[in-house]
Amino acid sequence: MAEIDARIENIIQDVIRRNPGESEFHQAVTEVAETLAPVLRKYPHYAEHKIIERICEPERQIIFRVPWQDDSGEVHINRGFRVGFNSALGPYKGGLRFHRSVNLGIVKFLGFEQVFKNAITGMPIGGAKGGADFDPRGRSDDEVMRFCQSFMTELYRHLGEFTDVPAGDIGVGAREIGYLFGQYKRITNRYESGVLTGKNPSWGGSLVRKEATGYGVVYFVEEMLKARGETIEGKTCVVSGSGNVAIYAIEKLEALGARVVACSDSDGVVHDPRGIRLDTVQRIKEVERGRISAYADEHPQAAYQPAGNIWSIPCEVALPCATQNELDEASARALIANGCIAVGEGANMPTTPGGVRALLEAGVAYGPGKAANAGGVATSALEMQQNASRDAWTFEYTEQRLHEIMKDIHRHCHETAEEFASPGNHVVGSNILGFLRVAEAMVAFGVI
Ligand code: NDP
Ligand code: 2IT
Repeated sequence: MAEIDARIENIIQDVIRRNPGESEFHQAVTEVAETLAPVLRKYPHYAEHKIIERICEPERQIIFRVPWQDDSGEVHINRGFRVGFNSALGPYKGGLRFHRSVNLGIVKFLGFEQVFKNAITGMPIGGAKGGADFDPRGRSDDEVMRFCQSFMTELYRHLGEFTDVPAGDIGVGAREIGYLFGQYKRITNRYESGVLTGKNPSWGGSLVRKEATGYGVVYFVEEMLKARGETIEGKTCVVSGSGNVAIYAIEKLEALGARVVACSDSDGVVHDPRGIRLDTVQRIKEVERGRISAYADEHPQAAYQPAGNIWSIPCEVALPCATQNELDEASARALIANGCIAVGEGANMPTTPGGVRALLEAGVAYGPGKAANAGGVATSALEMQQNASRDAWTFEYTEQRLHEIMKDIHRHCHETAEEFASPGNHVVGSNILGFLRVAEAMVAFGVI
């Protein structure tokens, strides 16, 4: 018993020592490894094969220079990344993030999470992540296009529908995917639809992919509430962020009869007690690419708080849909004190370890990102299926598939948590479920 715990502690310390300064990566590995002792007890051969040690080491890491010129002709140099973390279950799959904070440690934490998330979906996809420290804020369409073209001019040689299939993440949406696909097509002389997902449906994208992460997190929360005899209808909700995931989470919450009273961006929080007007948020953020502060200018009943803490606003359901470590222990305690009963993570690792502990101890239904936000990548896998068969499904059919996948994810996480003596704990359920699926394939493939 103590031997297995010591082994896991050693693995964590080794990761910290061999990846200095990558605090988000350390955090992601620690959070998973800490839950795996019961697995090694039940299946000792995973220890013999050093599966945890191997899973913590990315299969490959690519770092490259991305030079580009702005509209005035000035040259800029950014750093591009692609980490192919694990391909035991399928081609590398995961998003690209364009944000000034991107560095290797961030990409590795995201890639590591993606390995487990993608396994949990049950789809044939490995785990990866990439991006660049490019800041799209304030850049013209032409500048974004030149950046994407330069980025793809290096990355294309590492991609392919059977090798590595990127998609969007923070700062990468349909516009960027279009420019990236155009450059890939031009360089390779191939219309290889399946090389990127999140494409516009008019040229090979899947309907529902745009909505999938946000809708999926709400479906997951619905299942968590159902297990407690509750529904989403009539609940007061708070959703952080106002990007792709947040917008479609708000849309689905409202469709199911909830009231969303607050959302945010990296500058501040808007609180509208009558219910957030999604059409206004979409116009400001998706069309005008503006700031959420503009919402309060249009709706006088709403309050805008620069640098405000969205988690201090009372709610029953909270969905962090912006970025990592945005919900700390103090915020978790504020949510609990205000009567919050469920937290579903649309973002990747938005809750700090102290925050997670507080939520679990208080008995809040907590859906970790690996499970709760898996609807986006699952629908990417549905996009790959449509591309491979040169087919295009209807919105209704694709959404039904997404809904079933999210219900299955919830059920399997729930069952796995029970099997490993942590009933109701979706952290344990999702980590172990993802691990077992990847581990079985890795053992089958031998030492590679
Ligand atoms: P977007 O770029 O569309 O939106 C991101 C939102 O989060 C914006 O409102 C942005 O504010 C805010 N935000 C970003 N960085 C920070 C920061 N450092 N501090 C505060 N706020 C910040 O990205 P997505 O909606 O696609 O992604 C949101 C989260 O969901 C990320 O964690 C991503 O990894 C995760 N995710 C995304 C999936 C997808 O399919 N897109 C799938 C699964 C998870 P501002 O406008 O000011 O920049
Ligand atoms: O974090 C994620 O799951 C994503 N950004 C989506 C990845 C994908 O390949 O659709």
